[in-house]
Amino acid sequence: PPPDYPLKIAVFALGCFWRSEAVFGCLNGVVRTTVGYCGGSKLNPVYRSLGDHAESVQVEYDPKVISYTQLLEVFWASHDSRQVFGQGPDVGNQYRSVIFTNGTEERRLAGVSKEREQLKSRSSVVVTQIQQLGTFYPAEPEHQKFELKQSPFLRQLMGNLPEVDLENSSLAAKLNGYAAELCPPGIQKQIDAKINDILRKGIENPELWMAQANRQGFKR
Ligand code: MHO
Repeated sequence: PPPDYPLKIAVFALGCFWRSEAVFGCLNGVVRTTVGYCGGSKLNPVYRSLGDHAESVQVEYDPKVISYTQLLEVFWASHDSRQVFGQGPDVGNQYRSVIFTNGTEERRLAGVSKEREQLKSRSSVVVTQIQQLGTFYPAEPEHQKFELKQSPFLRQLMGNLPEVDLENSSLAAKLNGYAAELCPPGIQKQIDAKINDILRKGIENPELWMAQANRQGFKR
């Protein structure tokens, strides 16, 4: 059953959003992830024409399981915040590093974490922007859970869920990170073990497995 207190939403940009979604989707306490466009002024951006927006991920999380501060730690640890225009091979303004804050407390926490990061990186400048959260435009379906969709096996494990259900599923968010091998080692191993178990027994009923996995803590 859903908790009787509200979930929270955080939005980050840290390079290609396929990867950003995988990074956050892995985490315990993250309930849902969505990739999209944020931080620019262009109305109704799309992938081939995103204007001045950054590729972003919207993270819905349970604040009793994971805190905003912990999400910030994952943000900093998961990309190079000193790159002005992108990450690795992905060059351009759409790949810039941004923390989108909603309210003064998030803004404060983001500021503190950036200062700490700047101290760590000494002479090179942390270019991450801290920006007030505006409209988040969800990206096209083919960009949602992109990493998971590269694995027919994992999709089958998810019972070949229709797109909408896949986008809303906590398990899909987690397996999306697993597919990209971006989960923290402990979680990556836990899912490995689970999947080996299924392979031993044969996947007779993926939907049942999914329901069980959700109950056993994959859910949140
Ligand atoms: N280098 C990536 C960028 C995709 S990301 C959604 C590619 O394969 O096109 O911008």
